[in-house]
Amino acid sequence: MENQERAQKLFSAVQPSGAITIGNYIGAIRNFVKLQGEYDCIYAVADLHAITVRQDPAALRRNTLELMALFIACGIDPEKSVLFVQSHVPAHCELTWVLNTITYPGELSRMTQFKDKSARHADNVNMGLMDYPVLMVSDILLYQAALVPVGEDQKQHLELTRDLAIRFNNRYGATFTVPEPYILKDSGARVMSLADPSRKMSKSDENPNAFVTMSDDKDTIIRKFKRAVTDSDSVVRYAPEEKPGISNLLTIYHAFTGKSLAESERDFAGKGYGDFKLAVGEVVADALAPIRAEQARLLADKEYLRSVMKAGSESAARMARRTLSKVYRKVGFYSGE
Ligand code: AQP
Repeated sequence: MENQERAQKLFSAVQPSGAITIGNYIGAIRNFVKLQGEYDCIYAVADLHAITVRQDPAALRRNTLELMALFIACGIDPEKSVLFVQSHVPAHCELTWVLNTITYPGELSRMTQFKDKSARHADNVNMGLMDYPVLMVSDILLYQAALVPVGEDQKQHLELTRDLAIRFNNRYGATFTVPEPYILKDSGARVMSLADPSRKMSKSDENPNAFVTMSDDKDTIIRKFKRAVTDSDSVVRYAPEEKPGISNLLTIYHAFTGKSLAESERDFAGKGYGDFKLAVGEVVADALAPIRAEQARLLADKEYLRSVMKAGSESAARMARRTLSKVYRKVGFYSGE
């Protein structure tokens, strides 16, 4: 127990904003599993973040439960890690309000994700979308996380987290741990769209052929890889600038087989793109089959999933409350106790 308390805290989350893709799995979830032995891990289903983009309420509810089951099916052990649904812990919104008062609009309007999502959802550029990074800062600072495993795309938000933690600490005295990003150097850190390899694979892409989800069946997976956009050459070679489509498929193959990129290239020397795409599809489908089966088994046991969510939110709320009480005291809120 004492050792556990001394272990560094690590926080990360995934939004239930659609069916989870192999990009989310390679870039985030499978690393969450590996990090469990080394750190005190806290993982959330980020539903508060998800509504910054319009969600169908029934789909959001379903995606939340499915993501919870997927986390466990992939190997996140609720006995080892704290696993919870973000909206079950009100402190996330409460800390966001306080941090909003030390954040400047210019810091948020220049965020790349805000600019990208505003362009993609021009009919719904809402305050939540702009404030998304401050909510993310709160997620991290509430748990005094020292490390945050994120993809390259989230690096800018991590910078803001550090800036706000330092700003608050300077103004009110030492309160927050200033976290470090934990970006995995593996080439699998960024999986690209199958329809447009210049863009990252995203679960909210309107084109379902752009991504492979963790719940796609074998036929669907193979069909999607068959359609993947490549080039007019015929050599399977890793060259991200010149051959982004083929390089992305090699990255995926490497991530699921554990073979190096050079070895992966050798596997397909002298073979055409058709054979290569089929092999990638098969490797992915075979790796996902047991996860999909376990997720389905868990989804049939709602009682168990509810008990995991309840225990997780209670642990998270306890930790979060400790930080929030400190923050409230520091900013001068009169204690109601
Ligand atoms: N294509 C990707 N390759 C590698 N990692 C990725 N991640 C997302 N896409 C890729 C990582 O997955 C984690 C969870 O992401 P998120 O759900 O919080 O939000 P996101 O990054 O915005 O993911 P999506 O799939 O693109 O969702 P939508 O379409 O809803 O915006 C993060 O650690 C992220 O780096």
